[in-house]
Amino acid sequence: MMLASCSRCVLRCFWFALSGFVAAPGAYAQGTSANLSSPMVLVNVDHRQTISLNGDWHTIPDPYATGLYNFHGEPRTDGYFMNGKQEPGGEPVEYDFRKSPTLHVPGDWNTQRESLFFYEGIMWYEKDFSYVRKPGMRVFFHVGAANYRSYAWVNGQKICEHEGGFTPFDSEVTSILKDGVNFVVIAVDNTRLADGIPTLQTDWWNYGGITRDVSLVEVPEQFIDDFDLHLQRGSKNVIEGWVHLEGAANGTEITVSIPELNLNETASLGTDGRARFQFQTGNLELWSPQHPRLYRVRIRAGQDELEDEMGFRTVEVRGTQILLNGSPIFLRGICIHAEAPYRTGRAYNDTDANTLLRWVQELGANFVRLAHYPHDQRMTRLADRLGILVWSEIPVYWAVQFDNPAVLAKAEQQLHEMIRRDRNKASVVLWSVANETPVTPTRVQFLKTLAAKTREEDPTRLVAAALLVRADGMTKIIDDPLGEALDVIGFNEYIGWYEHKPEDADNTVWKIAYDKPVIVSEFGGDAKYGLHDDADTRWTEEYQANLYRHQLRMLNGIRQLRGMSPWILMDFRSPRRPLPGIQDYFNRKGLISDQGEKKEAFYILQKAYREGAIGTAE
Ligand code: GCB
Repeated sequence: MMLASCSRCVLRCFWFALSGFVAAPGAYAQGTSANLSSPMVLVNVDHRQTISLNGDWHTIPDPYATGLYNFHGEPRTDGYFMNGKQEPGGEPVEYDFRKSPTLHVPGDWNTQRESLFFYEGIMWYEKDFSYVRKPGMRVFFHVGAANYRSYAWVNGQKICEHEGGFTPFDSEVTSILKDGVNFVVIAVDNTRLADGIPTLQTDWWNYGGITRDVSLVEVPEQFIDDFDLHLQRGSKNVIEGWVHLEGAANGTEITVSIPELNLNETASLGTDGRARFQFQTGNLELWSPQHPRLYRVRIRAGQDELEDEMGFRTVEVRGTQILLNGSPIFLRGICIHAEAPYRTGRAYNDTDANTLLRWVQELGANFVRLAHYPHDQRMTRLADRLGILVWSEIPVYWAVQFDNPAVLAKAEQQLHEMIRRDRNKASVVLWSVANETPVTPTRVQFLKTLAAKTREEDPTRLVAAALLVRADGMTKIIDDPLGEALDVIGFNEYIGWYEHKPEDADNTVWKIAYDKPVIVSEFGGDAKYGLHDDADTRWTEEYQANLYRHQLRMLNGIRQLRGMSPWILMDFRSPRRPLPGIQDYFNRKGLISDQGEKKEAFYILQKAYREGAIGTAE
C-alpha cells in the first residue's frame, strides 16, 4: 500500500508538470508539489470521529489566478492568499478574507451567488477553526469532493493538491495544527481542461466549489485506512477479504467481529500491511433488494476501532444472465445526476439523497445508474439501506485525450478513489469505466487498461461501460471491440429523439456481437413539465410518454436485455441546453422536473416496472 501511494505521488507530480495550470505555463503546482505528501482516501470517514468544517467560508473569486502567480505569470513564492490573513500591523496587501463574502460549504458556488452562475476559475476559500491537540492522535484534513482541482494550506503551510471533482481526499495535518485558532485555505479551480477527466465538453453544469463535506478526522497512530470484506463469489456463507493498517508493524493483530452472527475473527498483519480473513458464517442473511439486510461489522486493531454497516451478497455473470446471490436478476433502473431536487445545484445532503432514492423506489426500480461520476457517499450508503443496486462510474465521458498517458493516470486515480471509497457497499454491483466514447484503437486500449485495473482493485464486481451504437438503417449494431473487456455491455440509444421518430423503435432490429448481458444504459427524450399537446409535438409530456411506450416495447425484444436505466430521473442543469421557455439551461429528459413534478412518462415506466412487464432475468 505504501509503495502504491508513493508511486501515485510521483504520477501526480508528473500530471501537474505535464498539464500546467490555467493560463500560465510553469505552474505553481510544478514548483511545489514534489515536497507534498500525496493525499489519500481514508475509508469510512462517515463512521469516524470527525470535527466538521462545514459552514460559512470566506471566499475570494480569483479569475486571473492572482493568488498563484505574480504579474509576470511566475509562481508566487511570497505566500499570498494562502497565508489566510494579514498579521496585525503587517504590510497592507490587496485582499482580506475577513471582509470577503461567504459561501456555504458544502455547496457549489454557481447557485449560491448570482454573479457566479457561469463562473469558471479559481475560488479561494478560508475558514478559521479551533482545535485542541490530543496526544497519540493523528489528524487528517478530509474533503468529500471539490470540483475540479484543489490546493490546500493549513496555517499557511501547503498540505496537498488534488485533481478530480467527485472523489474524496485526505491529507495529514497532525504536525501543522496548534492549540487554539487555526485556519485553512483552499483554492478550488473548476477551469475545464482539455486534458482533464472529464474534458472540455460535458452535458452537465460544471458546478465549482467545495461540493461535499469537509472535516478533520482523528485517528490513532496506527489506524485502519482501508479494508475490503465481502462474500466469496459462488458462496453463501464465506466472508473473505483483508484489512490494511497504516503505520503498524508485521504481526500486529486485527480482529473483525460481527456480533449478530457471533463472529469474532483475528488475523495478523503481513508484510504488505494487510491482514487477510476468510471465515464461515452460520445463518447469514444475504443482502438483496427484497431484503437489504445490513450487519454491524466491527474492526479492531490496537487503539483503533472502526464500525460499518455492511450487506453481504455476490454478483456474477453466467452467459447472458446477471446473478445476484446466484439467482438471475433483471435490473429495473433509472439514471440520476447529482443535481439537488427543488433547489438545483449539486446534491450534497441527506435530504437530497433521500428525495432522489425514494423517487427511485416509487418508480418501482431496483437499480440506479449514478451518472456520470461518483456521487456523494450518502447515495451509496442509502442505496445499501434501501436495497437499490448501483452502477457507479468515473467521468471518462465523450472524447477525453485517450492518447495522453497523463490523462490515463488521472482516470486511474479517480477509479482508484471511487473503488476505495465504496467497495464495502453491497449496493454497488457495477463499476463503469466510460460513457459514449468514440471508438478508436487508442481509446480501446485506454479503456481496456481501466477495465483491467478495475478488476485488479476489485475482483468481486462487474465491469461495464456505456457504449455507442452503430447503425445500418434500422439495424442497430453493438460491436465495439471494448465489449471483449466488459462483463456487462451497456449502450445508450436515442431513437425517437436524436434520430428517427418514437414509432421507429417498433421496426428496429438489434445485432449484438457479444453473448453477454446487456443493459440499455440510456434512452429518453425531453419534455417540459406541464407542456401538453399531441404525441407528435416535441417537448410535450405526451411526446415523451409516447417515446417511452415504444421504447419499452422494443427493448422487451432484445434477447439478452438484463437491465435498463432510462435517461433520466430528474431534469438537470446543462450549459448546452439554452432553449428559452423550454430548457432554460436544463436538460429536460427527466421523468420528474427539477421542482419535483412528475411527468406522464414517469407513470408509464412505473407501470411497466411495478407490473414486471419489462425484461426477463433468465
Ligand atoms: C447522452 C449522454 C448524457 C446526455 C444525454 C442527452 O448520451 O450520455 O450525458 O445528457 O445523452 O440528454 O443528450
